[in-house]
Amino acid sequence: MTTETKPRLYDILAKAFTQEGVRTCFALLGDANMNWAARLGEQGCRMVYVRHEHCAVAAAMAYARKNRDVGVATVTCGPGVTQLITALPAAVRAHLSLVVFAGEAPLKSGWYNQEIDQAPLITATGAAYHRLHMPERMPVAVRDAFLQARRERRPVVIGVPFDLQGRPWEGSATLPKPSRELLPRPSPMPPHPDDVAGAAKLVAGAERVVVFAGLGAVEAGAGPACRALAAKTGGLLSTTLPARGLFHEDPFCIGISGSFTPEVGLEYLKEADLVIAVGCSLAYHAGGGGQLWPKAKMLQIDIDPVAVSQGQEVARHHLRADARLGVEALTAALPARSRSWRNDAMAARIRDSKPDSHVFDIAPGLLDPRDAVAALEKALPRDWEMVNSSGHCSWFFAQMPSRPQEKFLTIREFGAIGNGISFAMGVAAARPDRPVVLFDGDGSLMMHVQELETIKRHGMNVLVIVMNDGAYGSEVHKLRSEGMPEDGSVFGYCDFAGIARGFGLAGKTVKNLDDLPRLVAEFAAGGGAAVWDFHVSDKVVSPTIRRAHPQGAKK
Ligand SMILES: Cc1ncc(C[n+]2csc(CCOP(=O)(O)OP(=O)(O)O)c2C)c(N)n1
Ligand SMILES: [Mg+2]
Repeated sequence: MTTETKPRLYDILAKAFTQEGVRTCFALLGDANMNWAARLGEQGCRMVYVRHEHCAVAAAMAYARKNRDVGVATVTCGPGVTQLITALPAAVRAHLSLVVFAGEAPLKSGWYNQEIDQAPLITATGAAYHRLHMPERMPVAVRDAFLQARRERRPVVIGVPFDLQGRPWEGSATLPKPSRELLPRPSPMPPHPDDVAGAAKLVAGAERVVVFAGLGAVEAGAGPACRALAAKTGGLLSTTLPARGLFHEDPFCIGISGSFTPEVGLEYLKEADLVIAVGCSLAYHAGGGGQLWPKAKMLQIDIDPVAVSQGQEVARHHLRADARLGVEALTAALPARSRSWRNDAMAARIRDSKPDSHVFDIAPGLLDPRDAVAALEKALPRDWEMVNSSGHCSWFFAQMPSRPQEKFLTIREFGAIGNGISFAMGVAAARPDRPVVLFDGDGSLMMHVQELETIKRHGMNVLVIVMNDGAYGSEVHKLRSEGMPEDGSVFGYCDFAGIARGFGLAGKTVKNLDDLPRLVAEFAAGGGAAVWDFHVSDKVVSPTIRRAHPQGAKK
């Protein structure tokens, strides 16, 4: 074989990704990744070409969460890599497995304008960085990156100098076994009988139990077991924000416990004397820093139980086990009880109460965001995928009790706005067979509004619902409560319907909520993508902000 006919390293690197089972890659090209990306596409991988590198990684995050697999993205060296510094910490904190193929500046040059020391930038985010500078080892190094991403559940960025990528491949045609085949496959961890006996004693002595589930419970398939435990204890059910909807069909589910707790949940949590946290890391916001259940002891059921989390002492009682096996064993060990906290009146209250009943003055022509969410909850089909973004409005969108967990994605551990549109693209790529509805704020959508073009170009079936209060709601409510000037937080109602049309999407300003059933039916029939702009009042303050800023709530 002459040098010209030999495969290049970028061919082999692309093959190594294909060998890893990569079928979707979110990409933005430059000199240092375009040959590799072109080859990966040729090998049958669907390439989603986005308009900002941040969005490539953010979309890969949602794809990874949705498919419980490794999300893959690619960026060029230097300025391509520096764009990732907000998405990567978000992926690290959400424990998402990603592999990012990044170019690196050529090694042969003494100077290159896009050169920057990429490793410390990436490792500062909590992601791993692998320099691939040894051609012979590259296929194995790609396999190892996937192994690490899967095992540690975090992003791994691999940097390959682009002059090396262009070299002829001198190595073997056989690629290493993919990471998936090498990973240990341990069976779910059963609990120790002594731990079960201790936990059963604690639970038997409690009067008002809340079974509180996180994503660990979702992943372990522990939903039905948690419901059975709550039923046997006569207690209630609740979830973290990302696990919301796990108990959507249970009449004794009081919704999210944390910053997004509905009114009725706040009331019952105050009375709880035992919270059984199942498969959740007890992050600060879960349980409102412990303030939501002041009387409760905490029993944690988890494969990796903790006493202190994010600066707080969280649980004194622990049962180490797989979420499902631990809950099942505990339920089996409990004696039947005759007394119960739950009753029919309670179920009726949970069903009939509004998430928030505070009354606000709303100017004519503007909507109450809570009414908009209630109308959307009614009008949107049950099998559509939902994505909640960030900002003040995400409190309202989280209150859609009929939506099951597997159809409602929330990733917000880093607290960044601007990710919603990328998450919607990631879900659309993972679930191309059904519409995806994004709930976003005007400020957040504006931050990466260019991706409307990606959605259009790739023919994604995405409906963007903008809760447009003409402001950075989170900021304006806090500034108002402190009597500070609102400059920088109020922008006015920009015309998202017009912006959508500019990108070739359908656009509507929704003024009358009674139109929703018709609009939804039209969207379902027509497919494609659209932006619906809901002009809402900036006077409606979420309960979380009212609690944190009680002065502002009175104004
Ligand atoms: C990347 C980033 N920049 C700034 C912030 C601070 N911030 C938090 S919420 C918010 C406003 C979001 O506005 P919008 O999307 O309109 O939602 P709203 O709060 O108005 O409902 C801002 C600027 C942030 N969280 N992340
Ligand atoms: Mg806003």
